[in-house]
Amino acid sequence: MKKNIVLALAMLSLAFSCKEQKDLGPAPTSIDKTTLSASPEYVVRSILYTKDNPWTNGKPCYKLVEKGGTVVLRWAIPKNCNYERVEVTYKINDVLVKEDRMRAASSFDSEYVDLDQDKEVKKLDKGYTRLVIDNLKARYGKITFFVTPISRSGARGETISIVSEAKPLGLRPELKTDSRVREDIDPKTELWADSQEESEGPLKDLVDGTKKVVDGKEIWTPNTSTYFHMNWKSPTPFPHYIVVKLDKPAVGVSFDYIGRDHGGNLNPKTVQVWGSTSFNGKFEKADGSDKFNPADFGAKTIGPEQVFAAEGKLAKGSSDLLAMGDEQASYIWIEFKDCIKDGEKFLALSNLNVYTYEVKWTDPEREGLTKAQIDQLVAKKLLRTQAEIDELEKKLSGK
Ligand SMILES: [Ca+2]
Repeated sequence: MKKNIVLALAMLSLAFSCKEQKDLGPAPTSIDKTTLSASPEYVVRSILYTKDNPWTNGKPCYKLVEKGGTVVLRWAIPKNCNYERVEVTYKINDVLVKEDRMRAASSFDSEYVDLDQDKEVKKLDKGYTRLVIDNLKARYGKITFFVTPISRSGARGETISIVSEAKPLGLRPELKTDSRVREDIDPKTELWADSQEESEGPLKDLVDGTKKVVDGKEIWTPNTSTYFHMNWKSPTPFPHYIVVKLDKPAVGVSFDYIGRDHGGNLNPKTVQVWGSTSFNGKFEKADGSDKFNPADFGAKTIGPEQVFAAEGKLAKGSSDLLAMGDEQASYIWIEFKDCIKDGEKFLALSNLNVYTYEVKWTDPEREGLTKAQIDQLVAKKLLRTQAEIDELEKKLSGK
């Protein structure tokens, strides 16, 4: 009797759930499990300039590299797809992080980044949905991702799953603010400007101060009686660029300047710093472009825009300490977007210093872990060994 009641209740609840299902309209189209794949996300990086990998034809080279901490799920959008979205759920069961997570994807074709003739391009992944799952760590190990289509009215379709794991995150730089070194800039081989006035203000006068070392400490005395002047006879509009080659690749940089000993107010206002691994000394426009753009030459912005307000003779400005991501720059591009004097097309500066900073590389995968936890995870091959970190650090520091 009791058994019968239980059975009756079970049937009743089944009937209810069937009824609820029916109220939610037709079941969402199923996703074909054989089309579901998982891989790391790929990002475009410019290749470091090396002897083995010379920069050819004045253009940098790019490659696709795996991005740590990510898994990209990809599946074919079914024929006659009627679902509104796809829900992906997964569980993180780590020594520090234990949580259920959910991501949603649409039912539209996705885009992805690829290389086409060494250029970064967006391509359409026709007929496929891609979902980037980030905020992962390699030490989370294997993760099962459950993929469920959901209809507009909330009906849940057939759940399929795939197991994958994230690649380790790259080492993260921490700048040592007390390690500032002023770059000794050789104006003949390490300094360029896109706009040079022919009749006055040669570029070399930007870095013609004198250096003295007292008690092991460098004292730089700028020569403010000489100056660099951008082209004023036949000027082109801002932005204008000064490029400096660093003595060795760096992650952290800053700069300071002194304006000209002149009341013309030809002082910088808005400045964006860029970094690149290579530069051919020419401010060429990319094929088909009407404007010079550092990004076309593999340069990336370093830090936010710097805005200066100093006016008048010998105006001074210092940038913040600016840091690239986990990449290094060999060339620093100082992009001057405008001038304190409204409507002007050029600047004049009596001195420019560029500084670089040492970094300490840390492994974000190890963050917050005790020594015992680290040892345990290393033994399980879920964390890098110290030797692997040392090896990476050597590479990143260009040693
Ligand atoms: Ca000078």
